[in-house]
Amino acid sequence: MRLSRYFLPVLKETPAEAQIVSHRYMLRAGMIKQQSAGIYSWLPLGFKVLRKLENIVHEEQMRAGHIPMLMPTLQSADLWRESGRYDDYGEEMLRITDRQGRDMLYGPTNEEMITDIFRANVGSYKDLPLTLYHIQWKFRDEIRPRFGVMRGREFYMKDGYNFDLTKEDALHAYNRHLVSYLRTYERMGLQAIPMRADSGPIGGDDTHEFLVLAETGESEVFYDSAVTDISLGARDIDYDNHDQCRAIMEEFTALYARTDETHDEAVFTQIPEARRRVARGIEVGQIFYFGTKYSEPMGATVQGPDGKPVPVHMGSHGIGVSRLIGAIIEASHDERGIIWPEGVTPFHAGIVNLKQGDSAADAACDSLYAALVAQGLEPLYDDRKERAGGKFATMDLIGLPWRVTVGPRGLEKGVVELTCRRTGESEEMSPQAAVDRLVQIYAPHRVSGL
Ligand code: P5A
Repeated sequence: MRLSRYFLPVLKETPAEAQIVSHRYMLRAGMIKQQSAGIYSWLPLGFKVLRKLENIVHEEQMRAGHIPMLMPTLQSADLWRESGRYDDYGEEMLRITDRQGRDMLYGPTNEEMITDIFRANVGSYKDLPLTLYHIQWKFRDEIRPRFGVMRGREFYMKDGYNFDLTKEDALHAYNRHLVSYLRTYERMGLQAIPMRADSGPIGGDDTHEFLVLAETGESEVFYDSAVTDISLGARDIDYDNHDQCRAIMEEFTALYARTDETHDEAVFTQIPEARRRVARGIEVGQIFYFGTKYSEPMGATVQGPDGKPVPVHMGSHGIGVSRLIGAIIEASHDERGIIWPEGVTPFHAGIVNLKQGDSAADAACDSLYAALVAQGLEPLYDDRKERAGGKFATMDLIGLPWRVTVGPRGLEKGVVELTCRRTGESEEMSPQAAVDRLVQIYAPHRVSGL
């Protein structure tokens, strides 16, 4: 993409309404525009990052054997009356009446709808296990929408639902989700720690939230600092292997890590003092096992091996896709702007032409651009007639992890400069060497794009 043809409405001033750094940078980098409280338009740069996250989520869900689909945003109130949640959900639910006077709602989650789809189409235990998921907009009429996309009213969520014959199988689904979520967050360059939490209006006994540690997080968390030393890394995972998934779940949840709702001071104080941490975190996902809470009242049964109908065991599992963008920025920025991890960056590299209009510099930028595109990479070429300082400031603000600077002086020596946004280190090399280096850097971050 050439910047002169793109739509990147960068703001020079810091917007007064933004209290936290991720919100400030998302507005300043022209990623989002607020349309009303907690409701945002996703401008091209923000939309691009949202799509990147979505693709990673899809890849990791499908790798775990979960099946993508799409349900609508608007739902009929009748389904929610069946589960008993229509009245329970309270003021967070946006209720709508259509022209026929029918009660509708903008879905805050989809347990009822997926249970309805299941009961209409699945009749035998032989069709289990089954996990369906979608990535769709949700609406929760939060009392205090704030911090930009972090606590929105309209927000983008991946929600998945497992249907199993037995509790044991449903607990495997729970563990499988936990592992797939760990992989997902790590690919996004994030450490998200599973913490024992409260199940709130979704219900059930077993639940973990995934928290990214950040001072601006809305949740207070208590943990053993040793949990921050564990990572999944490049392990080979067999998602059908119950023992392996359980072992990983146990490894990641054995140490003390809880949100304030489930915090137990007596247990906490048994951790050696030097490892006790009280901090804040951003909840970027939550998994639930709730057994037959929805299947029983809604009649979602299958014929068991003995021919008798049995209600299925269920769980639901959510990732806050739009919130994750805020969490990534909170975890990865400096005083000049965002620093995208390679896995989620909207463009792979910026090209800065120091002397637009100089025929050698223009030609070198054009051929660098073409060479990167030919390798399947997406450069953002700043081809505006602006001072170098302004171009660098824009690149730093929007946070592309790598920048290639091209100018007449370097070209006389046959070199361009490759700069790392995170370390600020620059290296001179031939344009071809810069292309090769970027290809190598991004090799582990290719997304199939589905
Ligand atoms: C699990 C999937 C559920 O709704 N039902 C389907 C279950 N869980 S949850 O924890 O309530 O939400 C899942 C994730 O969505 C994000 N999230 C939000 N993001 C932005 N703004 C909001 N107002 C908001 N509310 C929830 C969180 O990341 C949460 O973990």
